[in-house]
Amino acid sequence: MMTEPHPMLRLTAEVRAALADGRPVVALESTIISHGMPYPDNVAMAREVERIVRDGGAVPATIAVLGGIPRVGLSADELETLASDPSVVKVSIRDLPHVVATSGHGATTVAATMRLAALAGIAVFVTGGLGGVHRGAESSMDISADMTELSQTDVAVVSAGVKSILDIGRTLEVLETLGVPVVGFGTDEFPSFFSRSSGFAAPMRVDTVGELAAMMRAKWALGLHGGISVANPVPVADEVPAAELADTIDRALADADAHGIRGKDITPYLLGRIVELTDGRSLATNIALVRNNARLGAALARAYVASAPG
Ligand code: PSU
Ligand code: MN
Repeated sequence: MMTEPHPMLRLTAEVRAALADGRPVVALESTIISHGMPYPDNVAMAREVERIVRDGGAVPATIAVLGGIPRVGLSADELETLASDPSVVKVSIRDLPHVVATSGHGATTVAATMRLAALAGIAVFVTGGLGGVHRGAESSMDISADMTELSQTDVAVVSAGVKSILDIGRTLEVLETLGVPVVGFGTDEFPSFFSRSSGFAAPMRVDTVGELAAMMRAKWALGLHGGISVANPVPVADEVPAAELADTIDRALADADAHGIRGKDITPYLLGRIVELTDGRSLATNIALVRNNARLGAALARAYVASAPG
């Protein structure tokens, strides 16, 4: 049964029709475009990911706030604006009311994209990496709102895991506390974004999109609100082994500290610094893993639609 999308959202005709017909739709986030990669690789990535979702038999819905309006599905020109306009702010859950009230442009994080996707009636969302518990959070208390959003909003989020700019062990602990299933797709080990390994086991594993769709149905039918984190490791050919990046990540963290970078600026700063320090190698891996996630997300959206009861 379809519910009407929320009146404050603007959906493209294509996304609206797909949702109304019960066809597969995949939500895509926009912080990764505006604050996660340099221009023009970011807009090329955004277009390519939409194409991969289409080739996979689903309708892509990139989500952002433009002129204060939460948008679900964007034109090529709008993707260009997000990729290149310096007035686009990073919008997590706490920032949504301000960007809407001030008619601003906002690129939505995993948390804000999840919420808008759920309001639109989209159940599958593809991103690159999740936010989580920052290193040193025991004193800074810096824990991404992606965690709390995963605890309450009914969307399956496909990512390549959590970068080791974060405290991966504590991130997994918080997700357990919040009741969020973290499932390795075809892997026993939780992946760490650039790398297939992290030193931490995936709390559970499935090997097919049918099983993932069944988990979504089971969770929500049981009244267990919240997301499912699908951890999809970067393909072997594209990975940068964790050991090779450890020094780079330590250096980026030290640089952030030296520049006094904190709060919402820390993740974009670290991502940019890692691209610089690796001469773009991390960017190539980042793009490869997003492509891989888009393929899985499209297949999952189809499996989810196919598993609808009755
Ligand atoms: N990790 C990445 N790329 C990203 C982000 C995280 O590898 O682009 C972005 C996502 O939008 C994520 C956000 O939701 O950073 C987390 O930011 P914060 O820690 O401020 O919640
Ligand atoms: Mn933070």
